[in-house]
Amino acid sequence: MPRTALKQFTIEHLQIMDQDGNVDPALDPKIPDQDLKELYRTMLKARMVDDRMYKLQAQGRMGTFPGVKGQEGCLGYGYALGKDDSIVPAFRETAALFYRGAPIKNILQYFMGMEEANVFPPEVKILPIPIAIGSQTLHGAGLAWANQIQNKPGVVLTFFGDGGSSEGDFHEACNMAGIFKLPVIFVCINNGWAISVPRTTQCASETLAQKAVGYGFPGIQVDGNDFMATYVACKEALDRARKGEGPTLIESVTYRLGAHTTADDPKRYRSEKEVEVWKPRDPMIRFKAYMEKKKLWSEAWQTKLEQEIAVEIEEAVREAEAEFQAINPYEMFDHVYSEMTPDLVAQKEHALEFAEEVAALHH
Ligand SMILES: Cc1ncc(C[n+]2csc(CCOP(=O)(O)OP(=O)(O)O)c2C)c(N)n1
Repeated sequence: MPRTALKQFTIEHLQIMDQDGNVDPALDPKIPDQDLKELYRTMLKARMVDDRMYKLQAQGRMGTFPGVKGQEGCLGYGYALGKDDSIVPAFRETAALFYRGAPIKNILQYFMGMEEANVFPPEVKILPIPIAIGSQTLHGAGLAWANQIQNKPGVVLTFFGDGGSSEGDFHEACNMAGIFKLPVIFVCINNGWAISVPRTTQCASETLAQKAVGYGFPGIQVDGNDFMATYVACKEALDRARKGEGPTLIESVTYRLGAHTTADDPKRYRSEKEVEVWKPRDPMIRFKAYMEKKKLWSEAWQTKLEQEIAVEIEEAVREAEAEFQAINPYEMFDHVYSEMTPDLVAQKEHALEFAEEVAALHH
């Protein structure tokens, strides 16, 4: 009996724009100039919001949050989606969320600690940002299943990290999605690190994209710092999902340029040399080089954008902080379950008593 090869597979890597902003003419998605300008503006906005949040955090006006810098290439996923499609996010994809219309205010307030800001306006179709790693992949598959059962047109895109791909939730979600050919796109933002755990010790397979093969659907790896590659890969996955051909896994290779969160010091576990390699691959630098070549970028335009966005951000900060003053922190006990358990009632009472004691000490 000869041994036979039952199955062979290949995993593609897609890059359309190189590090210097040159585009492969055969793969060029020919994005209209007006859209390019809007996309550039959105990427800049994501970076500027990130920067502003760091400053607010240093001043004690913002809680701990995960920085976005270097990962704005995920913008292409937001651009590819249609109005019926939904995003079930992780916590580091503001560029895609802003493109879909997420208000800056929601992002600010969520990381200030206002849980209610995690409910986005219904028309933008973005589910709450989770903190439990990988959980959202199940929510994404579940929502796609609901759409399928109800014959609704929307495709669901769910983001998660390389760390998230080690969670059981991700594998369960892929399994169900493969069986039922769910209209869901799994986008793994592989930024090299899960806090201090590098990709190399996260998983032994050569690519994360190939995980899809085990669940019976296609996987592709893209240069996650090339917004054109993320857009094109997503468009192809959307077409498959809309035709009833089921899910796709996209591994989006990028790099977390900053710390995991404002509470983390990456110098304790990764070398400066590694970061230096990634700095010139920054999606923002590449996009700018491309825009310059197309004569769509000028110093004056950049200054105008920065001024406009700064005004937008300051307005959002003002509104976010004004509403934050009005919140009642003890409400956090009220919404854990639909009805409060006796334990929660006791905890809330205890917290209120403690606050009174502290207030008395200060009088
Ligand atoms: C279920 C669960 N386990 C552990 C954590 C603690 N935690 C927060 S972020 C993180 C790493 C996530 O890495 P990755 O999925 O690669 O996303 P990244 O933060 O790099 O964007 C961990 C382990 C958590 N939030 N949830």
